[in-house]
Amino acid sequence: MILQGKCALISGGSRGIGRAIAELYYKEGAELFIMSRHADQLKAAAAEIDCQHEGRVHALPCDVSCKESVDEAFAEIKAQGKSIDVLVNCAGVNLRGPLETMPLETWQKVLDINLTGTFLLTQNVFEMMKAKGGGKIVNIASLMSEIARPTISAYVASKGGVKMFTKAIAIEWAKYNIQANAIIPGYIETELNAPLIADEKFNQFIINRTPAGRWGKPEEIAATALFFASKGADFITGQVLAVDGGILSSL
Ligand code: GCO
Repeated sequence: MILQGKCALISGGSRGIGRAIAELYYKEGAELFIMSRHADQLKAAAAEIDCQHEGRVHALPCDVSCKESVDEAFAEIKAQGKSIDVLVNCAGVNLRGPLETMPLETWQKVLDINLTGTFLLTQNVFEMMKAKGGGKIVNIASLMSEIARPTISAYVASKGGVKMFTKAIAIEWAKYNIQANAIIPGYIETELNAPLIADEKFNQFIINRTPAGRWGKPEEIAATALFFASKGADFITGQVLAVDGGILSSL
């Protein structure tokens, strides 16, 4: 199995894309820490993912936007004698609204979770990965790392930052054999996008705008996250791969 003996930390791992990545990494033999702010939902998700009841999935409640919460989470990982080989930064929120009336709190919350959260988790895995002679960082970026649409300015800014931060990690830590890459999901059937799917006009717009003619599935992102976490990607770093049904390649 591709991730046998590896320990992965997946933020946002209880639902959506992060949950699909957790399930695939589990199937490939990894031990997992899954993170989210909601302890009950997280505990239930960990038990569901650990379907072979091997105690290989640990629920680690954490608010990635809060340094103290992240420090506490890593203290717990160390207290369990574990060390992270693969970090997947998937935790993300999208709070929508017109730019001209967007409250500063909304802007701050989106940037703090999507971008600063990625920074805090990434900084915390460095010593673990350096000590083990290397590691993998997989960041979930977005179509909005490359293009924008109205009413999601904070999210666009945060995901543009995630893309470029991935390259910054890659060039600084390549000498430690730590690879960092990003995935750009297209429009994927997740809770985050539930309001969009329910909006028939927007739903049809996405189907028409996507050359593949459909929304993507979380599992289709997970497959790429598995590749980036594998030995086969040891010489790939600082890359951004769109799994978007062709959207970014089409007018
Ligand atoms: C939106 C959506 C998008 C997608 C995704 C695309 O409001 O347009 O939430 O941002 O979720 O990020 O890659």
